[in-house]
Amino acid sequence: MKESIEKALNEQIEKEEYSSRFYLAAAIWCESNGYPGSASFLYGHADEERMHMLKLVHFVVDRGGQVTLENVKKPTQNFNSLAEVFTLIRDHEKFITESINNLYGLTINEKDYTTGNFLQWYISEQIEEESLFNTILDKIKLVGDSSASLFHIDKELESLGTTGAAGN
Ligand code: OFO
Repeated sequence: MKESIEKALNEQIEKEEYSSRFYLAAAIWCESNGYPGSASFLYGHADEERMHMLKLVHFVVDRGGQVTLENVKKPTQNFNSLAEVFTLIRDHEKFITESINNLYGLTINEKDYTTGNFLQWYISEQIEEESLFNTILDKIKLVGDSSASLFHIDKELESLGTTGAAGN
């Protein structure tokens, strides 16, 4: 594996690990602020991000590369509302999409088609994730911020945790 590809994959491993911690922070905030359904959904998503990280780890190791495990920065734990939680998550997923696209672009430049092929899974995954979080945000905006509306959104997110996000 070329050094440039190995370095970029390690950077992506760090980003996925950060994603997992970011979802964990969001889940903790939701659990502490009366949104148990959102918390359950986000704890589940934190596990999925860890799976995204591990998939990259196994790929690097299988191809004889070295996994460097960089420092992971501390995510914010300060949120003002459920709408803010999901806005920050949606923005974070856009950032991850850009990162995966750049990584894919690098594999083309380096003619590393094996890694490019492997990254196809992440490209599809990002389409699903951005769509999922845009849908959730649209719903939150639509219902407004009364306690009753947020209670129902929270219930809906609890069921998404066991259906919509499964396997992402
Ligand atoms: Fe949320 O897809 Fe990985 O980071």
